Amino acid sequence: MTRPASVDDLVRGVESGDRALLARAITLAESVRPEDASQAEEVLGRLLPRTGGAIRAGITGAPGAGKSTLIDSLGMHLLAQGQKVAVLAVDPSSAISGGSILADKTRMPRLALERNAFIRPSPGGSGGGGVTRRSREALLLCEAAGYDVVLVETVGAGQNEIAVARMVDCLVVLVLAGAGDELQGIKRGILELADIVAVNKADGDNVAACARAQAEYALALGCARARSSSWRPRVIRVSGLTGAGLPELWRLVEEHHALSLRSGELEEQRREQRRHWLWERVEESLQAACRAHPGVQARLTQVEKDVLEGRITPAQGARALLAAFGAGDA
Ligand SMILES: Nc1nc2c(ncn2[C@@H]2O[C@H](COP(=O)(O)OP(=O)(O)OP(=O)(O)O)[C@@H](O)[C@H]2O)c(=O)[nH]1
Ligand SMILES: [Mg+2]
Repeated sequence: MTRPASVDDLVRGVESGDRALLARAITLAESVRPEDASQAEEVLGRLLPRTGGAIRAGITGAPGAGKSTLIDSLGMHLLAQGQKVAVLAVDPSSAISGGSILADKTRMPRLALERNAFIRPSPGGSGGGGVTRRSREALLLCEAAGYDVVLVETVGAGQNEIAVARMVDCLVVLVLAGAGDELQGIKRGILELADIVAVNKADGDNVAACARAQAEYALALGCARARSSSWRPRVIRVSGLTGAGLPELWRLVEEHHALSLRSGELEEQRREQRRHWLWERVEESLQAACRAHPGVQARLTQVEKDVLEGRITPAQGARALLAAFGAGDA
């Protein structure tokens, strides 16, 4: 293990765009050890003035929709334009399988070799609905390190899109043609969050099917309620594999960014995201303090047991624990 880096080392390292120190700053931010928390907060606090400058885009979609492949190609396109690209790949399955962190990294084989790219695979798992507890910190650290674009890859699974939508400026949802139930159920909910829908894998024999899917999605989005006064969600056909449509996809992302910047919606959205983040942290800290409280601990096992076995309601259990914590109104 390398020598622990000081707060000064990390701040200076991130400021100078040192990828190894950026990675260590993110590791510190992701740490669950209470003794790391204040250091992590200090690092980010000092770097805060340097944040906010990137285009933050979420790339989400079902498992296998082609997110990593697309990010690899799109990232290369952005690098060719002289942009620095950071990728946060949040992989909720890796908490279980343990093995897919590497798999995700290797699925961006070209980008992984580039000096002006930074790829951070993060295990998903607890909290935040699959998007890691500290993805936002990681995103801000990447901005402070001078990345012009931060792409957040996350597997579409309901809560995940909501969590990722709360940290990015623009949500790109990848869909596939011919899945049959494209416009049903949960997907409709996801569409409500999408700024751009990209029908992916539009290559080879699949192009015609993708064109039909594009028309269907355009129709569905046209019927949806407008969320923004400056932007109507758009549908585009792309292929991460061949790169077809990716320059157009990025132009849409930039157009969305420019319009929401001009209308003030970008700042408003980021403000709301920070408000949400604040309260999420309050909840997280309160819960941790509550669990650690000796009075709560003394009653925890029994109260949990009573709730689990149906002797008291969860509300009654919560009231009992909060009373022990000194925060109840009982
Ligand atoms: N034909 C075609 N195949 C693609 C395309 N993009 C990805 N694939 C294939 O689809 C499979 C999944 O690609 P990934 O990029 O790993 O998909 P992903 O959405 O990142 O997958 P998870 O991270 O596991 O959810 C791989 O076998 C790719 O080769 C594409 O544009 N066209
Ligand atoms: Mg992937």
